[in-house]
Amino acid sequence: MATSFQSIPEPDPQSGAEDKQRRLDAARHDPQGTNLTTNQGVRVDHTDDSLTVGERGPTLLEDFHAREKIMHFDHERIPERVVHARGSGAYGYFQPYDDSLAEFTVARFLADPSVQTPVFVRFSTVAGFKGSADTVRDVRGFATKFYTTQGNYDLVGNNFPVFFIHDGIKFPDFVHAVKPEPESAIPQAQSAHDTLWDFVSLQPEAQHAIMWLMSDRAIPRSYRMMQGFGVHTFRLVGADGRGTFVKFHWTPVLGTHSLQWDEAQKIQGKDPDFNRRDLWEAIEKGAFPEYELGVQLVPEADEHRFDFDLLDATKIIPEEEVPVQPVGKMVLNRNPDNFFAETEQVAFHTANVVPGIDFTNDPLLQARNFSYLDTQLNRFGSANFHHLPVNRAVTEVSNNQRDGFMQMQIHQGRAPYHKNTLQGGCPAIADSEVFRHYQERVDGEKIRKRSPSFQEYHSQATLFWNSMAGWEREHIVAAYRFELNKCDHMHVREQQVEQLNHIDHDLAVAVAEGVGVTPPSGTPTPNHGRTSPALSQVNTLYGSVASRKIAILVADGVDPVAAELAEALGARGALPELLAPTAGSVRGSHDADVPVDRAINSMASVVYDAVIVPGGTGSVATLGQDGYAVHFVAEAIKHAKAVGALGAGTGLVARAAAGSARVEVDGDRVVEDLGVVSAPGATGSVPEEFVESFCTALGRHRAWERRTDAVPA
Ligand code: HDE
Repeated sequence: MATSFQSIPEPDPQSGAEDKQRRLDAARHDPQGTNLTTNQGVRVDHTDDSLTVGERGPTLLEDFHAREKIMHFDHERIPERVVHARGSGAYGYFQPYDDSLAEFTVARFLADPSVQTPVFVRFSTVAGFKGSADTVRDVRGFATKFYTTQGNYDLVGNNFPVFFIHDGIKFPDFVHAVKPEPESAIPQAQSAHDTLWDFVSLQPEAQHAIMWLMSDRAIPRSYRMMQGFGVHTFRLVGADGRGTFVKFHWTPVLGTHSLQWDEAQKIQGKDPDFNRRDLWEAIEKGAFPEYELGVQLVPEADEHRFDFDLLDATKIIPEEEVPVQPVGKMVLNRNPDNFFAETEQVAFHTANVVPGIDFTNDPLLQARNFSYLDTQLNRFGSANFHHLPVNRAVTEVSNNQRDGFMQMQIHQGRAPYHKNTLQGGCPAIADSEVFRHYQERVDGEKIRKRSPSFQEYHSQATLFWNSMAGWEREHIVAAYRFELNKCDHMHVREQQVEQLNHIDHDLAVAVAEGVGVTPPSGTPTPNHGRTSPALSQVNTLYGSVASRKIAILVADGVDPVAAELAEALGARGALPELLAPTAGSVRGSHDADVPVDRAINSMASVVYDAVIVPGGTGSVATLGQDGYAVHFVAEAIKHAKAVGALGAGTGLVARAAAGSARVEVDGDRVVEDLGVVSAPGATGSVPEEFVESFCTALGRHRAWERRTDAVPA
């Protein structure tokens, strides 16, 4: 996860990211100040009653307004994406730091630091339907459309750097296995069921991506706090036609952070839109998500220098072998105006490439290059989906493609063919800035056979496992156990445990013990012992409290510190909220009203990053009697969150902590232990030391070393 997070240079005003927004203006419709009309622009004076014969009689066919309104309603839905149906999008821009890629690619948006390129990004889950919950255990899509001055470029990636299969022909099988089982349509957006595990335990190539799926990477805290990867090896092409292999990486400025599984499951009920809301609110509040683009470059001459095949999308190039070079930064700074028009109708396509970027023969990528164009026909029912505002290029589009459902352009001229003389030969073939396919010599037999270089399946899963910290391993073992315990067929559990025996014997045994099967009988594959530290979230970025949500629990009689605390934390970029048993305000111990942001029982600790209980004996006594409030604190303790306590609040937090961290309840000291910060003496004002210590704990994201098994929440 190497990053530099430089600042980007002043862009050339002509190349601004606002270009796409200006063009969208033509399609925007603002109902402010308008009158209600039919689709033909005829004003109507009544839209609540149909045209009937008499007050209680039948509706007339001539009620064109009612018929039009209902007809349109009947056709409001389009098919959801067959995968990645659930998603959230935002606009922004990308800009390179410098021209360091200029010698490798003619793609200006990557190599010219004066160019700021507008982007639209859609984040998604994969398996669930459009209305499914956000925080399921799943891969996240990370798809970026760059509206470059050389045409649209789509980088359609995921938050895992590897995929489950290495040939696209298996994709329908894989997706059928992970989707709800066909006879019952159960379970929704879950990998924890027989068919998925039956499939992957019979496809050893899936085991590496499955290891990622069982890790905390599959439950990101936020779309703003996850990495993105192009996954495939692509090719950069320079002015001299030279190719260079490239892997793309997005790294979030806020670090890569995850939820805890118990918490993720609870959020599915408390706030199914958790990640969507987080993205939306962050952008509305001006906390713009930022990601650094990095590249791993491999000269063509080194194609065969690795112990895996560069064309195999189930493999990473370890960062320690080929460092990730920072290239530029993407900032997401604008929410869409309309979810359907923009986030739903955006159409990504891996074959949307621009001069300077080309494909490789990765068989997964080759299949995608067919699928993404094809799937849009199903979603839009027309080949004209590139006319939709969100999909339109900012460059001129001119060709001889004509007609089709929903043609939005009025093509002039009488010669829609090439070559012609009747239109002056236009559209003409340009002699510069054109896309030229990378010239690669290919020859061979026509065969259905995967290269032996793709046929080593487990060593990188072992690399991932070896690179994990103790707590990351605990989470992985717990995830395998959870998932396999949901499988009804014991032989499916056994099949998967046998696979694990090729990754790490101790892992296989630990999982077997938790899922009621006998430990693997076969000879284990010896663990090679190698690690790649960049894979562990221990080595991500920590320290920032920007946009972290903090619940401050108060009731009547609260010490004056509550409001002061909110101000001090807000000044550091965190998002504190005051929660009380009822909404409105509470009466402070200093006899002043303290406004409250939300009622405790309309929220839950799982949607916050941290909880603080200020003192005030009346306030703490009320909260202590409120089972919901006590549970709120205990749950935050359980999920290893930063928890703060001041004055009498230390008593309540000590009770909730149930011995999992030391909480001071007497004296004047500020004490931090395993992410729990207590300041029993702080009643009149908030000690700076408390704020410092609490923010340090919050900036560490979670105190994973806190042992919370005994905490009942
Ligand atoms: Fe996709 N994938 N995919 N995929 N994929 C789609 O395209 C497909 C794969 C990814 O926000 C679909 O427009 C095949 C890898 C993202 O709109 C569809 C194969 C990676 C998105 C499709 C793959 C992805 C999609 C569904 C195996 C990571 C959401 C709707 C050859 C590098 C894009 C659509 C958005 C969406 C097919 C494998 C990422 C059906 C056949 C590998 C982020 O075309």
